[in-house]
Amino acid sequence: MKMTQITLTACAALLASGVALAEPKEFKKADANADGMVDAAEYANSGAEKPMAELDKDKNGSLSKKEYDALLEEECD
Ligand SMILES: [Ca+2]
Ligand SMILES: [Ca+2]
Repeated sequence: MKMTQITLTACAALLASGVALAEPKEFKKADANADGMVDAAEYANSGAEKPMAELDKDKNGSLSKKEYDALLEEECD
């Protein structure tokens, strides 16, 4: 059995259940002060488990929507 099939099945089940299991918030909700960037404090409240540094590609200490969205896209692919 291929790993990708297992992952997709688990993902589909998760989506079907509608339950957010430590699922990161979408960018607009994570960006609490709506300045267009998710900073470290906002990221800490986003529900994401991945280290912020892995997403902060330009290393400026905050996440743009593009950087943050990489987190969401990784959830189910
Ligand atoms: Ca912000
Ligand atoms: Ca950044």
